[in-house]
Amino acid sequence: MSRLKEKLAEKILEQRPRTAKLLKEFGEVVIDQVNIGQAIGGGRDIRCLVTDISYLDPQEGIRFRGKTIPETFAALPKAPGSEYPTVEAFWYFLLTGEVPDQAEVDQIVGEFRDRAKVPSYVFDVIKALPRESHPMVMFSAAVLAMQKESRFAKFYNEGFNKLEAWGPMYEDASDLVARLPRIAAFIYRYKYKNGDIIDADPGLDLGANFAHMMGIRKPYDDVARMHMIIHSDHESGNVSAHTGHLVASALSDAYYSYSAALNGLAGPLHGLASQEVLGWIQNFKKHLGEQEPNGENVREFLWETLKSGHVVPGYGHAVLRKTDPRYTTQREFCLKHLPDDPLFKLVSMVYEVAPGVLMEHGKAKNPWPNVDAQSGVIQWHYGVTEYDFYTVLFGVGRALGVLANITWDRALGYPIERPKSVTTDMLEGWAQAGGRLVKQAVTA
Ligand code: CMX
Repeated sequence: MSRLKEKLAEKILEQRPRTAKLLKEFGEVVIDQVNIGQAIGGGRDIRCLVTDISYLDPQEGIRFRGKTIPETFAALPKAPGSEYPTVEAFWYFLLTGEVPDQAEVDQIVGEFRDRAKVPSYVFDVIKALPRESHPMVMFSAAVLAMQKESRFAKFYNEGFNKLEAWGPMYEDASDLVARLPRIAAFIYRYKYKNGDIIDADPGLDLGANFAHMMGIRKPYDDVARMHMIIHSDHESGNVSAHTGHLVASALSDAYYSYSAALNGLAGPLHGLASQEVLGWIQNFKKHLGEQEPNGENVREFLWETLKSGHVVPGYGHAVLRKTDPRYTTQREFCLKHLPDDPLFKLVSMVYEVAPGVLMEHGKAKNPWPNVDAQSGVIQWHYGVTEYDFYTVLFGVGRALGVLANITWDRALGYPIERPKSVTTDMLEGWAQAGGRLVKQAVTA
C-alpha cells in the first residue's frame, strides 16, 4: 500500500468516531433554519453539507484543510526548480490534511506515472464526436466512457462492504486524477492543433507533464500547477462539487460522478464563466473598433451588457463578498510574469470599473471578481487563445476536490442525498400561518 493510502486509512479511522458520535449523540441539534426565500432561491446559505477538505469564508475566501492559498503554497514541497508545489503534494494534503515530505511526494509522482495510461478507446470516443463539439462535451464523454475501468463498480458487483468502500473509490479517484491531464491535453491538440498529439513524458510531475503535452514551454508548468491547485475545491455547495457528491451518494462510481460534475461545471454561471470572460472581452474589442480602451468605454460596455439582460462574467459569487483570493493569486502571477500583457491591462481596467458599475446597478450581492475573471488572461498569454477550452482546464483542477471529497464520503459512510421538496400551495399556506411549524401546530 502506498504511503498516501496508509496515511488516509489512519485518518479515516481517526475521523469515523467523530462523525459517528455527532450523528448518534447530537443528531437532533439544530444548526440552521430554512426560509421560503432559501427554498425557492437555490438553497443559498443552508448549512447541510459536511466536508473537512476546504471551507469558504465570505470575507476571506477559500482555505484548503485550514490553509489559505498563500499558506498552502508556502507549506507544500515544491516542484524541482519551481516556486510552486507539485499537484501530487497538494493531492496528499487535500486527502489527508497533512503536509507530505519529499519521499511521500516522490512516491505519488511515481504512482501517477503508472496510473496515467489512458485506454485507447477513450481517444476513439473523443474522435467519434464532431470536431466542433464543445471541448467540455469531449471531456465529460471521455470520463464517462472510462467507467468500465471502475474498481469501485467492480467492488460493488462482487460483494459490497460499506467500511471498505473508500478503498476502491480512492483507486478510481487516483486513476482519474492521473489521467485527466492526458485526456485534456489530447482534446486540446486534437481539436485545435490538427491532431498533432504529444505523448506524455513519464519523467515529469503532473503539472510539468501537462505543460509538455499541451506543447507549451516554461513557465507554463507552473501555470498548470497553480491553476490546478487553486481551482481544486471551493467547499461542497458549488454546482460541480455538489453534483459529484450527489451522484456518488447513490453509490455511483467516480467516473459517473465526475462526468456529471463536469456537466455542471460547463454552465455559464459556473465554470464556463472563464470562457465567457474572454468572449466578453473580444466583443468589447470589436465594439471599440479603432478606439483605445479606457475607463469610460469599459463602463459603457458594462452597462450595455447589464441592460441586455446578461451578467458580467467573472464577477459576483454566491458565497464570497470580497475579491476572490484565487483572482488575487493569478493577478499576482500576472504582475510578476506578464505585467505589460495588453489583455492583462484590459482585465485590470475592468477590475477598476466593474465593481462600481455593479454596485450602482444594485443587484449583485458581490460586485467583486471571482476566479474566472483572471484565469483566461494567463492562458491567453501562453498561447492558449482557444477560450472555449478554458472550462476543461478548470475541470482538470476541480477533479482534485471532487474526487477527494467522494473518497471521504465513502470513508464516512455518508448516505444517499435526498432533501425534501414542498409544493407552492404548501409554501403559501405556511406563509399565511407565519411558518411551517406554526401551521403544523394549527392543523395537527
Ligand atoms: N452581473 C450581473 N448581474 C449579476 C451578477 C453579475 N456578475 N452577479 C449577480 N447578479 C445578479 C443576479 O443575476 C441576480 O439577479 P436577479 O435578482 O435578477 O436574479 C442578482 O444579481 C442577485 O444575485 P446574487 O445573489 O448576487 O448572486 P447569485 O448567488 O444568485 O449568483 C453567480 C452567483 C456567480 C451565479 C452570479 O454572481 C453570476 O451570475 N456571476 C457571473 C457569472 C460568473 O462569473 N460565474 C462564475 C462564478 C465562479 C465559478 O463558479 O466559477
